[in-house]
Amino acid sequence: MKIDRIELRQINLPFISPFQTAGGIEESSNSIIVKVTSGGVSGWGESSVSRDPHYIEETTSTVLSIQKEVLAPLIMKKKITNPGDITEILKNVRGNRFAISGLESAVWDLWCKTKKQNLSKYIGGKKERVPVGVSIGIQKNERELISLCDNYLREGYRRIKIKIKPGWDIIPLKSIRERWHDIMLQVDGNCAYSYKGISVLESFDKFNLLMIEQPFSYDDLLYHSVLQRRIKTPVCLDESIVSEGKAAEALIMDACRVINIKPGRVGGILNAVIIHHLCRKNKIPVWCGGMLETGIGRAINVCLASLPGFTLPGDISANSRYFKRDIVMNPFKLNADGTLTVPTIPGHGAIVDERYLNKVTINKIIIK
Ligand code: OSB
Ligand code: MG
Repeated sequence: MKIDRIELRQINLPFISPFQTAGGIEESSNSIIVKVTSGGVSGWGESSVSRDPHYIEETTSTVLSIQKEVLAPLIMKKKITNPGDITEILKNVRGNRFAISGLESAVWDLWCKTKKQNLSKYIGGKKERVPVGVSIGIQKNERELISLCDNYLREGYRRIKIKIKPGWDIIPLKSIRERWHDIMLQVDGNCAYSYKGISVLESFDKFNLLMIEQPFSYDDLLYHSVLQRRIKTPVCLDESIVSEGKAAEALIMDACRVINIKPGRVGGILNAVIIHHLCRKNKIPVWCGGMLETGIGRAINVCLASLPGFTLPGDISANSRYFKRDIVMNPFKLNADGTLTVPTIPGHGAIVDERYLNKVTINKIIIK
């Protein structure tokens, strides 16, 4: 198979409500949507980056430029015998993992469609439905937070994650736990804590959390390991785990007892599957994180989460939690048991609504 055409699109798709983390606020999806074509068949991928480098170093504009100038020319017209070849072809590219993942996942979709294989089945997915939760951004006050939790729990989400930062942690946790003693609850610090503030995190055991996600800096494994030794609650790493090597290092250091896997952060589906295998071998539970993806990245996440080691609910809510209208024809709906149904059609399963995609596209680059 040879890729004969690559289409890169910058989109602007407004969220239902702005999403605030310790790093910043996001009002709309600024993902790069990738379409690759070979012999009349197309595959779709997504680089789910943000406009600003608050979660990782990459941004919408760096992704677009690296894909156009560096990655697409390396991939075009190369003979591809399986999607893993993309990771091999791009192995000398440093960093830029979200940029790589958009192209890599599009090639996986194309390849699976060509072979009439479903992505979940092809990578070894075992589940027909995957348990999911909801991630709630930083709110103005506890009243708004409680009302959002209430709505999501009524909709059927069984696990709540809240974003925290110094000054917005004990108060929201107390107010949630006063109202719901035993819901599955976890927190995400998005690197906002300094090791000097470790004592507040040490006090979280009393809230009976599923995990504390990435409280310290993305380049800090040491203090995550110090924290993990001092608390019972599992530490989960997100930003720090950018490769299989980093995951192995974190496990040796006991820097976490849970890992959040996102295809974008680790440079694509293949690396995500490899990290899953490593964690499973080491009996470390994993779950699929989210980057507020459109329906394309969301379908990829659901397929990934069908692997057997994804035993914890993912940050993969139904499309309607993010967008009034998504760029796919077949949005996921939340099942009554708090799960999403894994697609079974060839590829990752998202059927792109190209007319609506055209409407929300603000920049398009075609490489032939
Ligand atoms: O840290 O998990 C994160 C969103 C954007 C960037 C980083 C993160 C998140 C989320 C939202 O927590 C997860 C989602 O619902 O997609
Ligand atoms: Mg996170």
